[in-house]
Amino acid sequence: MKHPKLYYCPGHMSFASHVILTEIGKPFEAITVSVKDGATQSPEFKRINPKGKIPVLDTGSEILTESAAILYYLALTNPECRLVPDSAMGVSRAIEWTNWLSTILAGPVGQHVRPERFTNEEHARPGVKEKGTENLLIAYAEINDRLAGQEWALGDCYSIVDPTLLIFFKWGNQLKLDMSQFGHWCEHAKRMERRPAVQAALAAENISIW
Ligand SMILES: N[C@@H](CCC(=O)N[C@@H](CS)C(=O)NCC(=O)O)C(=O)O
Repeated sequence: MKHPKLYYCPGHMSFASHVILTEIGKPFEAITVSVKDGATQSPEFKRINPKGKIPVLDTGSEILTESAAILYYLALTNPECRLVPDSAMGVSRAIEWTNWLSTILAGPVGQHVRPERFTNEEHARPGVKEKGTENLLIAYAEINDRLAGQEWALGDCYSIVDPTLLIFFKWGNQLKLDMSQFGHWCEHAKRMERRPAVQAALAAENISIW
């Protein structure tokens, strides 16, 4: 059987899939596609994912795109790793999180990082960026509230949601938001950093969350 291939870029959304593949502990191949250098928009990569986005998982028989789809696929094909809960409510809560996080990426994060993708008018870009930051802080405060009194995003059960939260936490620091105001999330990030698979993925991507 062919090993799965993860197309990823260090410090990007693909980090969550990288952590989960590492948690699972089976062989996989990690292929870097640089967002900064525009490799995600290259014709070669667009033959793999016409959307021009990472992560992409080549399962050996199919190409999967979208972080959440990849994460659920990895969890469901490796049930012994218990990376999503068994109960209907547990799964639904996981979907609630991953869906919400993906809208935050497509909305406020995008507006802050790439305002030019939201307006054709150059003079409007600073306003888009500013609104993106404002919305990002609102969303981050909600995430922090949700983590109050919880070890993991889904309570006692570590899941595919947790590494997704960690990459959003890293972006907060990278975008110079004051992440210390989000105390519950800081504790979550520190708990995450103690997991060997997280340490291994951070080392493999040569990134820090701080
Ligand atoms: N909806 C996708 C979005 C993924 C996404 O936005 N990836 C960004 C990096 S964080 C990307 O590949 N950007 C490349 C580009 O826009 O050229 C998902 O959740 O996987």
